[in-house]
Amino acid sequence: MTPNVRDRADRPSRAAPCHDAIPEISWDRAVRLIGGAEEVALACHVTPDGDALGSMLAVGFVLRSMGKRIVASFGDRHFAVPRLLRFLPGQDMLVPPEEFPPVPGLVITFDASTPERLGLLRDNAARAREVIVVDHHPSNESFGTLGLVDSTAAATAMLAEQLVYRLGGRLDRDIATCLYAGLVTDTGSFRYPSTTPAVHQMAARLVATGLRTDEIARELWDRSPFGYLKVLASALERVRLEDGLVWTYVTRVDRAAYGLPYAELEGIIDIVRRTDEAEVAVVLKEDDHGDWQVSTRSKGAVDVGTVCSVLGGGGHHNAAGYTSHDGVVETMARFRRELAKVRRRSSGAV
Ligand SMILES: [Mn+2]
Repeated sequence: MTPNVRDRADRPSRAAPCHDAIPEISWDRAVRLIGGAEEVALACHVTPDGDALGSMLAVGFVLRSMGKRIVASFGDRHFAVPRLLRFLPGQDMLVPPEEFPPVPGLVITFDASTPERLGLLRDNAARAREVIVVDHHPSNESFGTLGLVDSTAAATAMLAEQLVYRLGGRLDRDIATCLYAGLVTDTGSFRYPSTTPAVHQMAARLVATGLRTDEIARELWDRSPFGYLKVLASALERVRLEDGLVWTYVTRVDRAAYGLPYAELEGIIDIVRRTDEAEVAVVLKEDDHGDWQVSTRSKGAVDVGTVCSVLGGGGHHNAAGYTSHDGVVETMARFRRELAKVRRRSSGAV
């Protein structure tokens, strides 16, 4: 397939998002690198969300249609697609990290702001001849040999869509479903301030392929095992409100009582952050290894991305996270300390 995007009727000329942050020369180089590769290894960040996995699979579909040999993976110790993303098409492209090429020629990463976010695949990517980084995190460390990074994009899926067109691919329902999962995940169903006209225009292109927005919404947000309600109840029973900060935690023991996998905890932060009296919400989730995965949300005044970066993680102004190897009390003490610094700085700046 000749990557020639200009004369393709399905490439929207006017409605397409304009990612000025990424120079044309970078897109051209990406298309050339991919065009010249027989095998392309795709990687997204660990414990992938809809944006990471959806963007990766969407590009995977196009690469496959170009006749490339592809592998797609993410570097989790326990390799499993989160239940709520199992509806995504193209999962036959996925291989566990052990089957990822040890010295790949070309790697493309999706939605990963640092090499560490690639988990077990970090060393594979480090040994690759070329690494194209497709991402929208402001905290992106511009690793790899070629960055397709635009922090104004609401989702990596917006950049993945561009890559699809530029590779000469066209949207079909499978590709659109993957991209739509990314777009709705990262815009909170078009509710976050990142929801620009370009986001809705992209959504219109995706929905026009005939995908089922109702089914995707139910898969992503409106279903849970019964145990989730019980674990949620424990989390809500412990919830604390202190000085504009609302927080709670969920232990391994909570989950074990109902056989609830860690991944099912993702929605708890969305309930906790509703609290009117709080500008920042935090949920500590103990994973299967006993580490605490800390999810944070801000209503806008405080940059939790900065707080989480200082604590070894990353993310966006309004949504970020990190891993803590300390206990709940110590983790919260450190978080409060860093939060206070960021609050002081932002109130000083006004
Ligand atoms: Mn994302």
